[in-house]
Amino acid sequence: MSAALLSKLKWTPVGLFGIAVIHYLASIHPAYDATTQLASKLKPASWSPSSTAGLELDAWSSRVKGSRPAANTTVRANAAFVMLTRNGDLWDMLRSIRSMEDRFNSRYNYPYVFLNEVPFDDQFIKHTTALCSGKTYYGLVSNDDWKVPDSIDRDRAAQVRYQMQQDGVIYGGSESYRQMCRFESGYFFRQPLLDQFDYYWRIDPNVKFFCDLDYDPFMFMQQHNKTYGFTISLYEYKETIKTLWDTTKDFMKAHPEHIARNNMIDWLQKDDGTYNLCHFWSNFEIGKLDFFRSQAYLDYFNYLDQAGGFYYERWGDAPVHSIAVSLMQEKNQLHFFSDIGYRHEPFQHCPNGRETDPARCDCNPNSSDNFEWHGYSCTALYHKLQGTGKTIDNH
Ligand SMILES: Nc1nc2c(ncn2[C@@H]2O[C@H](COP(=O)(O)OP(=O)(O)OP(=O)(O)O)[C@@H](O)[C@H]2O)c(=O)[nH]1
Ligand SMILES: [Mg+2]
Repeated sequence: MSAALLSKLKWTPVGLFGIAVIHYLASIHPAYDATTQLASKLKPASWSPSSTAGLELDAWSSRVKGSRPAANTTVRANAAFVMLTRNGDLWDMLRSIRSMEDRFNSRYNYPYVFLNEVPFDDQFIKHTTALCSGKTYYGLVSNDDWKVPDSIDRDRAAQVRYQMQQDGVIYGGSESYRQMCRFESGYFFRQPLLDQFDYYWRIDPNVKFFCDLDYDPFMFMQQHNKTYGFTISLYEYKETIKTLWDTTKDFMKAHPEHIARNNMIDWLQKDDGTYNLCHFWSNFEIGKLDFFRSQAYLDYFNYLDQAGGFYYERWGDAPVHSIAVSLMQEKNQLHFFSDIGYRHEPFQHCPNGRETDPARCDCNPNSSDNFEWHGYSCTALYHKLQGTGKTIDNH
């Protein structure tokens, strides 16, 4: 029925009867009452960054989630999903959450932490709370953690943005993208709402998880003493990180105490000592928060921040995280989640059936969309250095 026809019918006796029937049917559904009363439950928005920087909708959560099947009773890690996002990303976020819930979290009910530099609006809170099976927390990032630091020369930064835009560098002209990258590099793990957690799993808007997960990746991280897990690795755009590696080498000289003995520097460095541009794609990452809170990581972030490359170039959080864990952790503390099928446009990883029952995935492992064995992936080199025995021919 077209919208115009519907609006004509609406106030006829037939239309009124139809609306009454729809309301009656909805009112006998258990979720109806909770939904109609939601607005009044969304009131106490205490958006002060100095408080716990967020609000919980416990009452609402327990009512809508009450009808869901009980979670299994196995032990949980102290962990949460983390999503830095904007109100305008709501529908793309819901797509990611739906996928995560269907494939994993509806059985585990891990909580979600949403972060934003402006308050989340009621619509965002309502829809995300309804879809997440775990508790939801909404944090307001303080201006101190988000703003461009005073030490940055604004004119120089603006000139760089202009030039990168002219050169067609992706997000090269964007200041907010740089703020996001700096925040993800140095501040997400310091948000008060994350203090209570040991592990995080980052989720971006509009991503897809292809496979049912029959185990808990957070518990895997904990039980195997892993610091950082990934699914896709690739080469960074050179124009965005021109001096990142040289700055990192200076840091290594200044802080040799932070460099792990059995690290993965060979995954980063070419024979001539330059950066090979390899990094883990950080829109998916499962990480140990204590590593990012450590003095070693904070020293590294501060060193980079003082060099100004988040603004004078366009350093991404992906190479920053990747370099940090590859240099400052033992190589067996990294983990390739080969059994987690995942897509963030325009690349994906689809398990090939050896890691997981193919019936549990809705991706084609032989599709050319699969990035892992492309020339632009760094995962083959990762396997070689980790000694996993996997190669481009036998994976
Ligand atoms: N609150 C907030 N979140 C942002 C902002 N910019 C980006 N994000 C979030 O940061 C994450 C990364 O941003 P994306 O735009 O997905 O960056 P990307 O993954 O490099 O690029 P595409 O996904 O290809 O656009 C996403 O979760 C975004 O929702 C911002 O200005 N404010
Ligand atoms: Mg993204």
